[in-house]
Amino acid sequence: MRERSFVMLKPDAVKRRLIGDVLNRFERRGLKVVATKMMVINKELAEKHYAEHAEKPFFKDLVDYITSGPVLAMVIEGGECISLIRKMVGATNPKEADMGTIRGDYAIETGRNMIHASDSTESAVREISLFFKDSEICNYILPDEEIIY
Ligand code: RTP
Ligand code: MG
Repeated sequence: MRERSFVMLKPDAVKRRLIGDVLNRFERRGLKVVATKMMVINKELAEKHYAEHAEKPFFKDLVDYITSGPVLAMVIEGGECISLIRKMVGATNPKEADMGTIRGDYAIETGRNMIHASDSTESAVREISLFFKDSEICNYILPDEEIIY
């Protein structure tokens, strides 16, 4: 089943020049990037995106982190890609993330864990609509899709 996930490279990933490395992993896996947007998130959008954590003690630090520089917001499409991308991203605390995952290979601190990915179909729909208009998401077929699927 094809799904769309909202994925975001956080400011530390952009500042560390890791955009290419991370996108390469998704592309090599056979996933398809259907929208991207580089932007500096404002406080209001950060608070909406992470609304589920509003009461947590780390909320202010999280909002400060995510608004501290440009992010690369994107929509990635592929077969059951929401859970697949979460596996590729690894555990929230990079010290506990498996080697071979993005956080396990590149990050150390929970508060600098490089990347966000939607955790469910409901989150994906909500997050994609927070960051993208329908007209900013591209529908296209790649020739290798009939090999991959
Ligand atoms: P994300 O939403 O960014 O994809 O991360 P996640 O699902 O793996 O983790 P989540 O529980 O949703 O937490 C969101 C982000 O908040 C920061 N955080 N800090 N200091 C702490 O204990 C703490 N816990 C979470 C992390 O940046 C985490 O990715
Ligand atoms: Mg989360």
